[in-house]
Amino acid sequence: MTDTLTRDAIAQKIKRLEYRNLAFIDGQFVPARSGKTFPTLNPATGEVLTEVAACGSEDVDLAVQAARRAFNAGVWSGLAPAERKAIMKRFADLIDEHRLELAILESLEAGKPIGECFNVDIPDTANTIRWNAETADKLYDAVAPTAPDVVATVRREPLGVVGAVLPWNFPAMMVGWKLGPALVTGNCVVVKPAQLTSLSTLRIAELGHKAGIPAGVLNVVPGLGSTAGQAIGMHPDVDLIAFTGSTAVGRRFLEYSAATNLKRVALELGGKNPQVVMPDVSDLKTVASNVLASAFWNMGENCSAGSRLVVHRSIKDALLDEMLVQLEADWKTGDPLDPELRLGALIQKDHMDKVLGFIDRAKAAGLTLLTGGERILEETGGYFVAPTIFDEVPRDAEIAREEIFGPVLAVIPFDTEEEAIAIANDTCYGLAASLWSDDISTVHRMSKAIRAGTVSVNCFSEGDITTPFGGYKQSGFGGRDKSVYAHEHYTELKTTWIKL
Ligand code: TAP
Repeated sequence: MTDTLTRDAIAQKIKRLEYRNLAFIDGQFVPARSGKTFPTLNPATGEVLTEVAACGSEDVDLAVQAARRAFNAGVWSGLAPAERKAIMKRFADLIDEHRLELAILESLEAGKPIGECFNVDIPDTANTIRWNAETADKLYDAVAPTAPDVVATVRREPLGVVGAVLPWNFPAMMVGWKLGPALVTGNCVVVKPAQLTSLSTLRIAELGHKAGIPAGVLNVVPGLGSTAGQAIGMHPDVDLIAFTGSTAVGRRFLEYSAATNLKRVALELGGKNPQVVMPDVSDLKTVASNVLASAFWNMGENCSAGSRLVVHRSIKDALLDEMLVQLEADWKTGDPLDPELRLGALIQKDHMDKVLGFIDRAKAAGLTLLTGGERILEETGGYFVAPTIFDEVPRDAEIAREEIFGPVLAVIPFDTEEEAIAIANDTCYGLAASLWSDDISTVHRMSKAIRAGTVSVNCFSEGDITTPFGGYKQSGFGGRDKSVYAHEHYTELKTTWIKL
């Protein structure tokens, strides 16, 4: 890795930045067949960065056909696993080599703090692809314990064509989470990035091609959900939808599947995640810094954001006092390209207005606003909202139940352990949870009782590539991202009987 993150390096790189803004189909950048484009904006200024090809069903069809041709020709699935591994590792290396450029693209189009993009998102993307690549020649298929006069092998085979439909909050990371397992298991992929964040995905696809991924294996069709997204969902020759996004749109993909070819559907969806703090915790400073990080990382535009602080009444005020001190000191909002800042802009005006709507209704309902609660830095033209904390929030209040996807934390006090568990589980979601306690028995009991795909005890952890990530209840369906468990939904099991 040659890039460093300095103001000067960022300024130099931006001067030479070129946007990839066409569709990437069958190894080439091409305009949409209709010639249509849509603007992509910088949410920190409201200015247009570039126009991007607006793919429709015709373009999706071309991409799916290219992927199917590549799959049938075996140019990818037919390689020796060690060859696939080598190409994917080159791909990961190229992502690392372009770390600053990709971090800038990510920050410019998503409003994310450049430090997070450079230190977390882009390295995670490269690491996910590299880690999956390493599994290519290390996982074995099975021989079933059948009768002695037959051999029955149980093998994992690629599904064929995967449609990956992605959100805007972690554009590069989500591409990595889908491409890693899809490619290593031998599939061909058609990616539809969120319309607000196509640029880093298109550049990543180009790097994959440069690394040696054959034409047709990795395609990107930028466009709107209602056109390109729906066309992928409805396409009769797509074998799996790998979707990350809202629960509402996730449901649509189940409908598309049911209405067409019963394609597999794997959904990573929303969350309203609790951070439960028990009265026995001794280190309130550590708890406070982790609670803030969980709630406000990526401006709260994070499916696993700990947006509900479920805290024992006896320590609530002391914890909140510490949090307010740390928030003031450590969580500055401003230009996402400033490497010193931890909070950038929300993704777009409509989304900012939605977040402010939740805040205004909470204020109107008489909830106690501790800090924030307003748009800031309006003079920049950007969509900035101050990190916001409401205290004494009833568990049935709107901000205690709805996924806000912004920097808004609802503090919900409790008196008993049973009450804490009931509050933690009292949503339709079950993606992630944190639990803070110094008592090992409490930790065992409560981490088991909390219904979530990931429970982080005495830490704020997004996990790493070795652990599966996904949700219980309406937070997920049909498989997990990351780790070798992700390979399951990108493959079919084939049993072959051989009579001896
Ligand atoms: P969505 O609005 O659900 O959009 C996700 C993707 O689906 C976008 O590419 C979108 O295209 C497309 N889409 C929208 N409507 C569609 C339709 N009718 N048919 C087909 N495709 C359609 O989510 P978002 O706002 O980008 O992201 C925020 C949500 O993602 C939150 O709920 C968050 O919790 C969830 N999320 C979950 C995770 C995990 S791992 N569980 C991770 C990140 C985010 P457009 O861009 O054109 O709308």
